[in-house]
Amino acid sequence: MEKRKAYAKLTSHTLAFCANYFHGNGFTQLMPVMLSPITDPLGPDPGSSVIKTGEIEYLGQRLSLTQSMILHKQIAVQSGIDRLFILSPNVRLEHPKRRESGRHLFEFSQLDFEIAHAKMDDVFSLMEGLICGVAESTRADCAPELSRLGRALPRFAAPFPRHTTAELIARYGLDWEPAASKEHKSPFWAISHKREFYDREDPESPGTYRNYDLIYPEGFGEALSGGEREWEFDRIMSRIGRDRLGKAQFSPYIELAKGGLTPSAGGGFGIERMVRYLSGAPHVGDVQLFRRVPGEPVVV
Ligand code: ASN
Repeated sequence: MEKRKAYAKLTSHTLAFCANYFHGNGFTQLMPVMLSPITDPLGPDPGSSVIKTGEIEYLGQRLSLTQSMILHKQIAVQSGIDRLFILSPNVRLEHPKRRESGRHLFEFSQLDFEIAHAKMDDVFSLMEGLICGVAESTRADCAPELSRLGRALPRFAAPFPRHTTAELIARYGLDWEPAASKEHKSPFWAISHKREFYDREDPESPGTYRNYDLIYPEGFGEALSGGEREWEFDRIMSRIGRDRLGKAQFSPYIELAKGGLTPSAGGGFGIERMVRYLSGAPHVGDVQLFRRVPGEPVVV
């Protein structure tokens, strides 16, 4: 079997498993949008190296290429769709240096989900069920592919360890992720990061955030990022101000948020990164049939 056929089968299996899992847990699947006047600003986040947002001009309107569906997810929740997920193509024009991380792509697909009135713990148990389930089902259904790729997928169990980012920095230094990921035998949660305006700052403890990353073990690094969301208008506006983002850039979102948004929590995880972890691929680009690695020319 050719390696690329093994990666394609693993990708297909992962997509089917994830979609079934979310359907089975009462989620409504929405269609993605790829062009919009508003998109995720992706910052401030020490993890982001996006050099510019992709844009096109169409009939006099400037439209951004989707960097994530976060703002649309919140708008969908606000419109009464309580549990939703979207398989969403994202374009993030990362710095070419990011090729060396092994886990960055400038075009990838994210499974983005959002749950009305949910808290961090709801997302933790949902995701732990998904990760344990997809690993087990990949071992059972894709044994020839795993063996072709020389991958022995280790076993682990929920609940996953939880650490605050401050604890991780104290133990591994500012660039904690590679070392912490290598040292762990199980996926784990990294909690509380100062990042995009839409992630909720704990009102009882300013400077701590009700957000999280899920990190794969064995050095595979970040799997998911997400959080509880800011939903009160004043807080949203002060966070947009804090990040010095142009208000005009988010005007339809701000307009909708005037009466307050529906509180929610959610997250998004890259399908290619999940397949890379399951298959043990050296680089996330290896799992793509049409490779999209920052700093590499696009062949087809
Ligand atoms: N999808 C992520 C979330 O729900 C955001 C992101 O991809 N930057 O928080």
